Amino acid sequence: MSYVDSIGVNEKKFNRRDFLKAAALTAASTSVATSDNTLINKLSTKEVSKDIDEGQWITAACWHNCGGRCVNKALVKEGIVIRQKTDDTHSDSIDFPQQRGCLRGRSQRKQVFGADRLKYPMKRKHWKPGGGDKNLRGQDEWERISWDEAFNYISDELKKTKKESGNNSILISAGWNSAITDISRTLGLFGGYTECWNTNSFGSWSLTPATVGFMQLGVWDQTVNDRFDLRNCDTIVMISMNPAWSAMGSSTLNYLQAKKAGAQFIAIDPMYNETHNLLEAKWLPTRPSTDTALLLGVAHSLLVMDDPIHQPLIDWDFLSKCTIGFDADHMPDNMKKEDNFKDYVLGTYDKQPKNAKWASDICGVNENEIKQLALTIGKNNKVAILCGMASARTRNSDNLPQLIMTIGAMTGHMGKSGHMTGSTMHCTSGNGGPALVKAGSKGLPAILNPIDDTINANELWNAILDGKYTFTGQGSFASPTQYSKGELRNINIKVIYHAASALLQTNDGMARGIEAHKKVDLVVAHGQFLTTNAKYADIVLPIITPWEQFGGFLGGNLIHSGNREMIIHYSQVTNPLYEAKSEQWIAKELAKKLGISEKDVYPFDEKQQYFNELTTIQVVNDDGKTYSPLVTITEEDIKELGVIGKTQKGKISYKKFKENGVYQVERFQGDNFGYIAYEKFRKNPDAYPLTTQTGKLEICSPTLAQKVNRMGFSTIKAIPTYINVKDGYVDTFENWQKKKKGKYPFQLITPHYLRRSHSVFDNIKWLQEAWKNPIFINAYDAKIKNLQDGDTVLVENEYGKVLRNALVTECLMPGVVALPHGAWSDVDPKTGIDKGGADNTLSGQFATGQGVSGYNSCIVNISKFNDQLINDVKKPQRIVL
Ligand SMILES: Nc1nc2c(c(=O)[nH]1)N[C@H]1C(S)=C(S)[C@@H](COP(=O)(O)OP(=O)(O)OC[C@H]3O[C@@H](n4cnc5c(=O)[nH]c(N)nc54)[C@H](O)[C@@H]3O)O[C@H]1N2
Ligand SMILES: Nc1nc2c(c(=O)[nH]1)N[C@H]1C(S)=C(S)[C@@H](COP(=O)(O)OP(=O)(O)OC[C@H]3O[C@@H](n4cnc5c(=O)[nH]c(N)nc54)[C@H](O)[C@@H]3O)O[C@H]1N2
Ligand code: SF4
Ligand SMILES: [Mo]
Repeated sequence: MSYVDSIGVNEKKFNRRDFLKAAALTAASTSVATSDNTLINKLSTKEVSKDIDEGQWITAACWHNCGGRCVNKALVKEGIVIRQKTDDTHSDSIDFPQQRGCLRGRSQRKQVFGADRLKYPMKRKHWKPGGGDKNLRGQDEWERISWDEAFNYISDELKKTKKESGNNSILISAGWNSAITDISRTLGLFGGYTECWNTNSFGSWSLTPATVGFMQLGVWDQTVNDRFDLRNCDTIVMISMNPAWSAMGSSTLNYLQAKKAGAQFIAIDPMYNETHNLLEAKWLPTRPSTDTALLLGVAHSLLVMDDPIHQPLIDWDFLSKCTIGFDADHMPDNMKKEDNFKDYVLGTYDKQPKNAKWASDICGVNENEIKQLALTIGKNNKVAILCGMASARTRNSDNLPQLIMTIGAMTGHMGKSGHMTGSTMHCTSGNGGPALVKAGSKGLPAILNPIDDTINANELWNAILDGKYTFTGQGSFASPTQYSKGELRNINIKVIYHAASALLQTNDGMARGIEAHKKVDLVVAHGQFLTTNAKYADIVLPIITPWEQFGGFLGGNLIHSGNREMIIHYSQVTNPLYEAKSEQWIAKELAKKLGISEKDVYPFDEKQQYFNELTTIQVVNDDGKTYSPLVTITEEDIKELGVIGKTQKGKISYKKFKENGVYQVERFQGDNFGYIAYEKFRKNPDAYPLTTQTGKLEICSPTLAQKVNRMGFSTIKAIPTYINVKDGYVDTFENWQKKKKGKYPFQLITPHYLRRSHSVFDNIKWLQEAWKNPIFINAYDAKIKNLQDGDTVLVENEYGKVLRNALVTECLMPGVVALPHGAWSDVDPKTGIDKGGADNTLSGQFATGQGVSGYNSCIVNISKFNDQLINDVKKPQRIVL
């Protein structure tokens, strides 16, 4: 350790015991600051160290969108956190593992009590009603204001905007969908707001799978079999997967058990990552955004090498019973026979067979390896074809999930033990099946947004700058009203209200985003730190973290949850710090200023919402089919909580649940909680049809093509075909035929990174020190570009420029560079270069297909930069006021 953030002590001199004291002091210096700023001086180091083994262990929330849900506990003494630990609620075993935290969760006290927490409402010095000096956004000084002043400024500007330009000039910015924030309730009652929507994690898994029968929306955790069945596979193909970095908790353990049971792993990925290394996977280095070409090559190889007697590779019976569109004899009624998949792959009509050689030219995987892959995944082998969604967070990838499904269907790896095909990522990685513990509900009535304007994230910043966008329906990607016929609309955004997420940072086209922020009249941001959203705002409102809330739950549901087997109950660790407030409080106070009754926004308080959620958590019964309430509630509990409710009988008492901080279903081999995806469908497709139009897996889906094409961003066919990807491999060439490289000869990917959960935790010095944030470059490319390990590298393209230090490696294929996702942007106003290395400084703002964010379709150049870059850990924290 060489850095202690908030007390400025050099830890190098410290031993472990001293270090604990320092951590205690760090917490002390901030957690007590509101009530008594001098307390830090009164606490002698000796006094604190004497007491480090005393205090109360409290289950502390780790609420980030990281794909894990782990038990983190904080040892609290007199309101000060002096230690953290992880799950010790039961003894650890492979089949019933503890829910252990990662390095980020364990350093969370550095986040909650960081000296860089936002302490008071703030206003940008040169902001005035109407915008003031707008260009100073991102560089201006900050002034402390009272909550009342903040609400007056915001409500006046909202009223003026509503009157002069209409409610659709107010944008609520949120990562997934604007309608789910607390402020959306207030502004819904105020007459509405413009929404934005984003495909984020899902990429083209947003619309495609649900339409073709591969994965129903809301049940993305049910496309592959459960973790015990992984151990029955002989071969596990991993397409764009890195659970060791991006699916914490026990996901990687699941794959490791499959390896121990004898499975071999094959990695289809531009990077030989930590997961592949651990599982000793065979690597097929694949260029980003070219998976469609590779898999078409596999389909071709399967077709030409299949021999039902001597070399059976294709499961013709499954194809015929369970799919539609594979060949001319199985086409949907409204399609021409020659438009079938098989003839496209063989090149019957277009005279271009999609053979291994053709595929190899595009994807980079050796021709023979493609053929070998086809042999390995043949129908008689026990195979899992698993994929994460990174390969679909690419442009023009709308039919990639359909193609993965097609390969799975051709080889029959669906609906049987030891066979599976599907996506498995984030909290569901390596463990498919319905939740065994289902989250409860706060029971709040929904407040509808009377305005239907909804902007796709890929057009959002341009829409603000250019005044027009493509309307394709209201709501998020999961909403049934999205994906309608594209309609060009005018829009005049005057207010950006950042009410959740880190959109300026995590959406593509950050440079355009910053410009857009400089155009509008008012930017409001809720925040715990001076994040990128807050940095470019005019009014910043400090919010509490879940450590400062009464309590709540994590996991047990679908998105942002833990694995299917558990739910966490977290409790309050500290009183709200400084003047930070809850978002519900902000929503209510703003409502009052806007003349809306707070009771209309929230008919009951946060404690009652907590109770409603607690009592509606459901847990599976021993039969593996039915569910019952999880928690027993007594009259005494109700009285103590001061809520309205009924007693109920569950599997665990309220007190015990709160004390343990977690409920986990105990599992063992052969229990009733196993899961085989598509089992019933495979056995009897007529009795258990899918929810597609034909009831089958649609290898040809006119519905998908129609839905995507009518949006108007770019077009696809009803069957999976190869489409040239904007900002993909082919675009790295000036002349593809002559193979002459262009101005941006490298492809860039942006893997999710251990130092952070997206942008969260990027400000933590411990993590900055443990995990540098380099640009990964292949050794061959480094040599060509005269780059050494550690050199400062300028990474640039038509959208922006970033600086990072080189990490030269053989674990990335040549021609590809990797910039870890989520670093906080740090643009030098003089040069416009981002010294923070934010990934989205380099991504473009444009929509393709179903409105997919194309984070992994990006082309750049790299070159040596002469100035040295200050190491992230040596940069000062962003401490304001
Ligand atoms: N280039 C590139 N971009 C990507 C990706 C990629 O792979 N490459 N991945 C994409 C994916 S998969 C995703 S899911 C998105 C994630 O995009 P975001 O959801 O925007 O990412 P986070 O950094 O998790 O943002 C959470 C923000 O909320 C703040 N916060 C924490 N608690 C609270 C709270 O209680 N209230 C409020 N209002 N704020 C709070 C945090 O400080 C943080 O700023 O990023 C996407 N962006
Ligand atoms: N530590 C940490 N964990 C996280 C997150 C985080 O920010 N930090 N974010 C969470 C969230 S919200 C999500 S959605 C998940 C995402 O988790 P993942 O989908 O696993 O995300 P990535 O790390 O972007 O990509 C995984 C692998 O895909 C490869 N890849 C990239 N592009 C392509 C391509 O075009 N084709 C192929 N075949 N491979 C490709 C990368 O090299 C990488 O090895 O992670 C979750 N977990
Ligand atoms: S994996 Fe996520 S939930 Fe678990 S400790 Fe790490 S940051 Fe927290
Ligand atoms: Mo995500």
